[in-house]
Amino acid sequence: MKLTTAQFKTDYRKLLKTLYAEEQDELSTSEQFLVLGNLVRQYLADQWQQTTAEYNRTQRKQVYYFSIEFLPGRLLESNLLNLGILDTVRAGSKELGLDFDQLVAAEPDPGLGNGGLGRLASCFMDSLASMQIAGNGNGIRYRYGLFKQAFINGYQVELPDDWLRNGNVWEVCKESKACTVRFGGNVYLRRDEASGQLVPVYENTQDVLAVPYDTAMLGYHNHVGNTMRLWSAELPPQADDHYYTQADKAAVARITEVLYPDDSNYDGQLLRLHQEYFFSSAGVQSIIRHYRRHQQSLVDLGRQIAIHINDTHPTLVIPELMRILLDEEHLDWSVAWRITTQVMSYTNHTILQEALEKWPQDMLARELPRIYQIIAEIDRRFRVEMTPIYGAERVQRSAPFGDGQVRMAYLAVIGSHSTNGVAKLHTELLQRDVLADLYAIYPERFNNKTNGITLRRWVQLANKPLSELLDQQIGSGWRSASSELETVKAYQNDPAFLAKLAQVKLTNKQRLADYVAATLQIKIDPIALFDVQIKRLHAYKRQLLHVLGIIDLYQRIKAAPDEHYQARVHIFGAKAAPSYYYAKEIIKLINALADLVNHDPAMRDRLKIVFLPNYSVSLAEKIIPAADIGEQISTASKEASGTSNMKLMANGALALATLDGANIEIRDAVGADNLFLFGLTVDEVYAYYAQQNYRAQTLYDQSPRIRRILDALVDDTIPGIQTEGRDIYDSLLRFNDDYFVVRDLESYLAAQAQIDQAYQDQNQWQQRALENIAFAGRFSADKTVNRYAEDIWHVHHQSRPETK
Ligand code: CJB
Repeated sequence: MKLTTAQFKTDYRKLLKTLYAEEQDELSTSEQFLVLGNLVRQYLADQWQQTTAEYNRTQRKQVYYFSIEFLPGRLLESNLLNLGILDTVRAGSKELGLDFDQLVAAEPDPGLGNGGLGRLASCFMDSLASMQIAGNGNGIRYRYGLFKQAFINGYQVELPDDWLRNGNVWEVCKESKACTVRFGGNVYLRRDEASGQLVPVYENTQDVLAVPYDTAMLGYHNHVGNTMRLWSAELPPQADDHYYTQADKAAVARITEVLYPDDSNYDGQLLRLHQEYFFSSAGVQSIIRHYRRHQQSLVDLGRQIAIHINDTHPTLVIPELMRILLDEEHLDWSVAWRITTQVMSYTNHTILQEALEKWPQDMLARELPRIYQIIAEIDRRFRVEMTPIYGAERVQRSAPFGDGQVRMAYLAVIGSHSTNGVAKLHTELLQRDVLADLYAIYPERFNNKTNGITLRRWVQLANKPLSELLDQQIGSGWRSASSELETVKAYQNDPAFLAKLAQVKLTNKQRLADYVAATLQIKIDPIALFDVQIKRLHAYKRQLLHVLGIIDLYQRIKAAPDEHYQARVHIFGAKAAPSYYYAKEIIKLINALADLVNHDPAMRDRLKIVFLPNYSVSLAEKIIPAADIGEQISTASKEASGTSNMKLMANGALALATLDGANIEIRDAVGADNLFLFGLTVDEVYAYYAQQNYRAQTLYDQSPRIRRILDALVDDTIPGIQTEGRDIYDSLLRFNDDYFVVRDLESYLAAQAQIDQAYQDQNQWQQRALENIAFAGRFSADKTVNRYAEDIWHVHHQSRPETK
């Protein structure tokens, strides 16, 4: 959009008066943010309204991305960037005497997700709009987001995230578009006298009103305003003869009260089932209602809409759509089923057994009786159709029902036309292992869609110094066509450019160092190598391996204090699920080690550990541009894809990585010389499983170095971790190290030694960083969503230069 600073200043002053009727300097920073946010809402309104109107007029196929998590990050700057008025507003704010960066920081960061899954959904929202795809988000408006993490005495404590406390400038409540979602009660089918059709009769249900809150998702410089719709649970309007109590209100509000803080872990709690059905049902109802208003025949539904199931949490959209088509639209089962499978597609995000959702059949039957009947019929028909072809055993292994449970991933594959994994290796493992039986039955449904990230947030906004340098060197075309980043390779042997790249990194490191000093009172030297691991705390992600590496360095410096060591700062960001005891012990270990190392004069600034609390999108935006090394060190096969690997790469960090998830594709893009690989391969891990011959204790017995490192957990080297140290030590030796930490330790240490060596030659290091930046465009979410659009959703999009 077009905007002058003069116009902006006039608009700002006018709105400030309307909203607050006060002088500017009376406002707090967060009030100033609200004025600016509301102004940006006004600026984006045209674009948003016109996009919706255009979708209705042209009846373009719509994609609905159902996700129980979204992690959009702050929206002020990204909306301004996408509108094309970031520089104008920044300059105008300055002229108004506002501190623009402070206003940006005053926006609460919506923590409506746990980690990679939710952040991916938000990258996709950004890319859908930027690729001019008619894409809608559908999720839950949690009253409280993921807990805020604090450390007390090194232990994680969880505080509520009251993100809506000051309201949310970006959302619009659409009360008139509310839907009713039914829980519990009894249901039976009765033949309707007049029509002769079977209709369900519900008794004693608990009805919940789902109220939508819409947020605009803007495209980059293209006048597109898509919608993310989040549902909030309320009581239905009160009938004349019935009054609600406070307890009624509280019971309903509980459904959307708080995000489950579990990542990659299935918990099976009733409230979670309610959340899943709540947003699945409300979303599908609103889609069909909207469709019916604009179109005649439901038979075309599959050509007009696509519903995407982001992990299994929204899988109940399948029986819910069947319910509507059967019970409300009175279609035959076979017609309804054809439409449903045509509409639905599913992404799997993990092969971890503990994360695969399975609901007890009796729970589903009790809580969602009609939905249960429909799933039972899906199960019955699947068995009838497939048993003669594939045999009873395979069918039993892969049907929706099994062991008294409903296996949601199986239901998702059976009820949709496409199932994808999120990196090549992950998709292969789905086919070979986790979903092998269903792959045998429906091979044509399986495909890979490697994850991607939006470079608009992760480079343009998060790393302005790099963005400006790239503009100077290769022009600004990369901002809309990320493939153009590859042209920067032409400067690989230009020492002046490499020096500038190094300077950019140093600037970002200084910025992070200032932040660390201000928030944690830890002094770190930007000249040191910044080695970063930022992700959920999970045993399979192996933060422990990283810690053991630091213990080794600490011991080496202690043993030979006069040697030369590459100065290092190890930076962590990680939340642990509140009930994940082991993960919380690792947090305590990291903090205790940090305390020891950071206060030991013998370290002489050669080793520092910084564990930044409350890792979030906003914190990631500060850390990633400052990283020299990004650790991606999961046990091979366990990390489905990873996405921080892509963000770090785009910011010129080199990966220290196992051959897992998308790391493999990153290696293929940048070449093995431009990252540091170590550790077991998937085949080696699987061979250990097959032969059952892994013994961590033997490795400990054989290697004095491993022994010295592990012993530090239990010999009081690190004060304050009596219990934690012992538990972690036991997990490795007594319980034989589920994630091959001990097995990969020496190879990890060797890779770290290579890194120290390589860092000495700064010219060559910058060449490698440049290679990573150059190929980051391959992992742009714009490309990823275009592949979804073409192969899975079959929707038209505006082709851009970078789509191939
Ligand atoms: N993932 O964040 C989650 N939560 C889950 O419950 C399951 C998987 C992550 O999804 C990301 C996006 O696909 C992946 O990059 C990551 O490897 C996976 O752990």
